[in-house]
Amino acid sequence: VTPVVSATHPGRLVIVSNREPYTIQTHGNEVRIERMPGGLVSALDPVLRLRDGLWICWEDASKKVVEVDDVASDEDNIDWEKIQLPYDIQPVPLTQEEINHYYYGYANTRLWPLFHYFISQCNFFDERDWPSYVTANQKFADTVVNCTDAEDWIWVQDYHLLLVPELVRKQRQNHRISLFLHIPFPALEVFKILPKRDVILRGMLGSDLIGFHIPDYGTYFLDAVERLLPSEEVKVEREHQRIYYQGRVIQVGSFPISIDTKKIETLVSNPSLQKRAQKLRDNYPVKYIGVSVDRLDYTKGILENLEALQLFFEKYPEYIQKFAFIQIASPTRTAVPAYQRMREEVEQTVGRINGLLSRDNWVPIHYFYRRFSLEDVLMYLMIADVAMITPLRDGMNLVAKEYCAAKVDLSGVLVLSELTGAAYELKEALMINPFYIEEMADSLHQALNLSPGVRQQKMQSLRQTVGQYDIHHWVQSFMDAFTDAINHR
Ligand code: ADQ
Repeated sequence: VTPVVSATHPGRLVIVSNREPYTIQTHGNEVRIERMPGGLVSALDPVLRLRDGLWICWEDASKKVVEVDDVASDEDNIDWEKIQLPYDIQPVPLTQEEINHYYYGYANTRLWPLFHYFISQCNFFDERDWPSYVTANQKFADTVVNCTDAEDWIWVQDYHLLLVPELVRKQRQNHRISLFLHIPFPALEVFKILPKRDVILRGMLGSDLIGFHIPDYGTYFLDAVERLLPSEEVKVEREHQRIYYQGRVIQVGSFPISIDTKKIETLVSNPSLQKRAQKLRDNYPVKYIGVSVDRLDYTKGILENLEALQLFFEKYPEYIQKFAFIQIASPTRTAVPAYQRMREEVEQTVGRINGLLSRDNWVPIHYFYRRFSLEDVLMYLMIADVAMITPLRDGMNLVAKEYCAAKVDLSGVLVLSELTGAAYELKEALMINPFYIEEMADSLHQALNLSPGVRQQKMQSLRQTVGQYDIHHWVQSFMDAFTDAINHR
């Protein structure tokens, strides 16, 4: 792997994200270091391990996220020498009130639903959310200012911290600042709905480089800047995707995030994991298996997929007792009411469908509501003849890529929502519109009936894409563009 910042451009890589990459939990004398779930950490953790870096993240008062040195003094009975975090972590202390209104409030009940086109899920009524978002972003910005210098490469992550670039820039005019948005940037007519939309845009424009997963999101961002900020203040140059603002040039680009493909290939090629996967497969006495792995989020299209499965069995009853579907759902944002409702609805729907269709020792849908280890997720992907990745909207979707990486024997078929960023790259998947239940049911049928030759050809070409454009490629191309943006400013 080539270094992500060349020797001629020294300086640390500084990741700034809401989420901590690790939690440290103490149970008596036992200390557990756990990598946090979610796409962002899965993507960036391997990168920081490979180079000298710093990760600035929230300190959730309810969890233990600490720098080892700080804790050593007050927890004497623990052998902290043995604890090794793979890189430096600098927590930003937030109050519970801030977490409630900045994280659960503005970020997750306004920005998240709106940017995923779930306008009806947006809660625009709690007046405390916006001030908390500003305060939390200011705290992150102050930490960045205190912990970095002009040689560092500051890389702000995601919708929780959209004001940080400008708030750092105000204090440090010459800092190198970039931003990557992990979720879609919505079309103008939807973005327009956001109160404080101009403040959000200006916050983002504090960056030297702003990255999105796919070119469409970048285009929508340029539309928003051009149409919603005063024309005397900004100039958008479409050809090179540049914005001229406050005497600076801001580069916009697309960088489809990916996975650590080699790592996954190594894991799934391990004979002991293959043996375990075979044992797992033997637990399901059916000819075909389908799978989906998602955070239990209303954007992921879990309910729609369940409805499509019911229709599939009604339309193609020959698959009763021959096909079983495994839905792995990981708990997420459980304090937000929409997520609690979603869980209830998913569980009721699974219960209803299983109640209707189950026969003897056959159950159509196997549902797990918990986090699995990466190896366990991979085992389910390995044994699945088809993966149904059906988000109603998704910035990228890493599970689609993980499925391809896990299919070293070229055996599986990927059914993929065209409303994901992944659809932009994984063109050999069977594309579905997740709002069209019948099409999903038919695509599942088609997936199970593809000839072995076509199936293998598709999977080979998908695997080539995820092999070539892996997480290291993502970081390298982002950092190259970041370096260019700094050289040209
Ligand atoms: P997420 O919305 O979290 O990420 P995704 O890209 O699918 O979505 O990543 C989820 C990750 O968590 C995958 O690596 C998956 O294997 C893992 N995971 C999911 N459920 C799990 C479970 N039950 N047990 C264990 N692991 C589980 C956000 C955006 C995406 C974008 C990523 C990265 O919403 O669109 O792809 O960031 O930018």
